[in-house]
Amino acid sequence: MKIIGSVTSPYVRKVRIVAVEKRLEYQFVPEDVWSAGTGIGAQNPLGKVPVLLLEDGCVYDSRVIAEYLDSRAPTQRLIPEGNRERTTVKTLEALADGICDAAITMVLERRFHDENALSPDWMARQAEKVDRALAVMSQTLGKDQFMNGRAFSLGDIACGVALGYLELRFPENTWKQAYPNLLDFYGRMMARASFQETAPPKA
Ligand SMILES: N[C@@H](CCC(=O)N[C@@H](CS)C(=O)NCC(=O)O)C(=O)O
Repeated sequence: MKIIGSVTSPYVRKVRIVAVEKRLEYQFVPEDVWSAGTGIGAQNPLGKVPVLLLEDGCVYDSRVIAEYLDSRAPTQRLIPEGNRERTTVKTLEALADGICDAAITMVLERRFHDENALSPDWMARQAEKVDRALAVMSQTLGKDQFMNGRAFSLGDIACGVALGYLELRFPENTWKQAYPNLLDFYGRMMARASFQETAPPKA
């Protein structure tokens, strides 16, 4: 099984962490989706990574891949089976992915526009999403060890990855000062081998 992606993509990192936590072997295939010669469109018509390459075809996007990997091995369920708890964890994943979506939108806005052509309203709208989502993430965690109470789940992986992405691309964001419980949580996530193995190169 192969995971196609880049080392800086938070969605790619999320599914790689899931694979490591589930003790599933995979081969990482680097792909720069922004390069002129990328062939990613043949594996994912949406032109995005991650893509999971299986013997019988391609799987995308990261939420589908994470769910597939979790159900592939019975050890340590990262998505609880009970309907309500499962939905809570998937909502946490949506929250964390949403932070990444907004953050990446800001990164791309800067990459594809000159400084004077940036839309302040559009940037502010994305920044507000990140701010609100961080507040909810901190509130959800409270004094618990994990996002969904006592058990480690996909919600922790997604939230840890989103915080890592902010650290990488928006080091000026003050979440570490504003939310000490998230900082502690992030430290716990970064202590895991799965997070260490997939850490993006320092910018
Ligand atoms: N919802 C998708 C988002 C994937 C995504 O946006 N990946 C970025 C890399 S961080 C990408 O490939 N972007 C290329 C593009 O938008 O053309 C997922 O969860 O897999």
